[in-house]
Amino acid sequence: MRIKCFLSCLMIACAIGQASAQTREVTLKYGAERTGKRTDADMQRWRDNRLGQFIHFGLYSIPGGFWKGKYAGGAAEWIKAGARIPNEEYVALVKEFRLPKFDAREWARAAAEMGVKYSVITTKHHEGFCLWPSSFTDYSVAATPFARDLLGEYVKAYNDAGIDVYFYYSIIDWHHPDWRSSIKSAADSLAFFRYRDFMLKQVEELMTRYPTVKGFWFDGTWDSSVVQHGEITWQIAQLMKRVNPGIISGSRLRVDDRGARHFDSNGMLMGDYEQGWERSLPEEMPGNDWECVMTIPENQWGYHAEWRGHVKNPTEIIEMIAAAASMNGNFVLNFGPKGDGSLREEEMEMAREVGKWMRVNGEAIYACENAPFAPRKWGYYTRSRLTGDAYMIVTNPPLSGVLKIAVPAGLTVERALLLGDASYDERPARGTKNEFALPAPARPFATPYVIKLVLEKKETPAVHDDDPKV
Ligand code: FHN
Repeated sequence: MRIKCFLSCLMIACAIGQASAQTREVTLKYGAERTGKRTDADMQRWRDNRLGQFIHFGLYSIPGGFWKGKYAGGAAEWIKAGARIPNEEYVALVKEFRLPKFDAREWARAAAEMGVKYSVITTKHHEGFCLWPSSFTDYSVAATPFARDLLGEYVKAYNDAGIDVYFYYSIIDWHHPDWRSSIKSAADSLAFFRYRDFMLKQVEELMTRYPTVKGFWFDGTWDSSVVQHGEITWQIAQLMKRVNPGIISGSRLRVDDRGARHFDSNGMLMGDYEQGWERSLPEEMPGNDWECVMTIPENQWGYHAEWRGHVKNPTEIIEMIAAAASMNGNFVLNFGPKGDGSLREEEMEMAREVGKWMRVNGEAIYACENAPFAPRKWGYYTRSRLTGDAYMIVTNPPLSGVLKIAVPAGLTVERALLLGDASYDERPARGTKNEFALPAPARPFATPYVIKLVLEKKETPAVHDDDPKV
């Protein structure tokens, strides 16, 4: 407990430094609603989840990146725009939406096997097609031969598996007659405000129809129509808070009065966490809560039958999960199920491999945060918010076979334990300047491992070496 307090004080001091550096110089009606991080239980749950799943599923999953037999470049979920498919041809996919192999419990089982604590699904992507039978459009599952409430089945299956659900909702809507990417006339403006009303109704419908939804993941807010109307994004945020004050929504939704996105014109985060980390991780720890969304292939979110370019392996993904947790961030891995409703084999394999690792080492990820120790080239430190234990997640074992740790003065590393292997229980050798050295456990190359550090608060002994003063 004392260790926990010691580390917490170090971190709080850093946070206070950051918060006091922020001032509100520009008067805004639609700027940030809060300074500093949310401290409530709903947000803490989001933070503690650390590992999430993204699901991109829609009409685009049926062609799977090929149109009329031809490979379509670009992201599969963009095929309508990328392959310039006329509207009447694209909407015909509605009649092909049969999903003979769809079983939400299978999706949830694979997610649970991977160890994800939350899942974000595209209720409506840019194509405009809705995965629930919305009362406000005919362009939904209700019009398909499948004719079931896919979203409802998903919510139930995931909640039954103990996984929180979040709803992705695209502001871009290539199908809705009133959506505009830019406003060029008074008529465009009227249309776009009608579209605003449609979105408000759909968001409220989603929240009331599926009341266990924990939050929203908005997308497609970069068009000038939205950037010039920050108040619309504010209204959506207000609506959500009215229906459920604990709802969570990232910064991607929000635009301020002056068109600033994510961060308002005073540099303050709008939304509950930084949502700009797409297919990349920050190099330095952001001061806010944040989340990274990642694809397994290059830029493919929806199902593409032919992945081209580099496809990430499980070790790369595990390393990113570790990097995110070590910098107080969440990591969300994308899945693009096939047009028949089944999961693709490569993604199931990824879920199995990551899950195997998480079952042994998850205590170094879930409910973990940054451990304020000097970074080391062998990998990442985390520490448990619940127990105060610190972890070394070793992703680059040194050829020397020696793992070095430097902890803040006043702390001692008493023992080092390898997760999943009780035979490794070391008492690290103390060096000078509060450094400790550990033998690296013998492990297969390319398998990250985790060492739990048992720390004690003890005075650092005086250093008796012959170093000249430099
Ligand atoms: O255009 C979308 C893309 O298709 C995908 O949904 C990603 C997920 O973060 N978001 C947009 C690009 O930023």
